[in-house]
Amino acid sequence: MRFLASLLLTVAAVQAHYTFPKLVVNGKAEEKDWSVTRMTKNANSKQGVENPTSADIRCYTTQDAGSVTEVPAGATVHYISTQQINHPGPTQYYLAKVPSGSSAAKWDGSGAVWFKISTTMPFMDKNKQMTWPGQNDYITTNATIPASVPSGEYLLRVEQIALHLAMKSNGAQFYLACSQIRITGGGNGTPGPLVSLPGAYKSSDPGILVDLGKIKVEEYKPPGPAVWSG
Ligand SMILES: [Cu+2]
Repeated sequence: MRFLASLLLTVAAVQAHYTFPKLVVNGKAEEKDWSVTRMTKNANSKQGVENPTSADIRCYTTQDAGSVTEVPAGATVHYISTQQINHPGPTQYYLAKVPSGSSAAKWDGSGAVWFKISTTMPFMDKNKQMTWPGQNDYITTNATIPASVPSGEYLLRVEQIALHLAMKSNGAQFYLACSQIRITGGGNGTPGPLVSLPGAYKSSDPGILVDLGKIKVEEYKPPGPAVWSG
């Protein structure tokens, strides 16, 4: 009985976390988990990244994925989550263009190359809890690939920042994944601002070190650069 109780506790703890193994483009999901999305280090443990200045904040991965998938500019994308995304916090998407001479299947995403294409803002639910769009869903919120983004190979990065323990330093948990994509039918936009990961976030950023019980919804500021929507 004691064994069962501790087993149940372990299961409950694991269920509180999640990974994003499948990219969905215009309603069509990646065929197998981790085929264009790079398998993250927490594929089994489901533990989030807690130090936003660590190398893991970029893609949280040790290996590349097998394939690159085509994504039309203007497409709607989201990820399928392994568990319910039950923790409050923003969902953000970034893109980084693969430099010429490299490929999305190989490139590590280093340098000031990342721009943000989407974020989500909180609201108060009927129980006066700060809540984000898509909270408690089994998919991440939708983002749009800007229509004017130049065509070519990119890394697409999603993150959901769990803020339930963010009142202490490095208490926020970053759930994230990177996918290998080829954008087609793009435009002549100049995406920016460009930031590096790690580099864009500090542990003390007000969107990362924050007590959700002590701020108003309109005071919450998601970390990182402004959104580039093309
Ligand atoms: Cu959790």
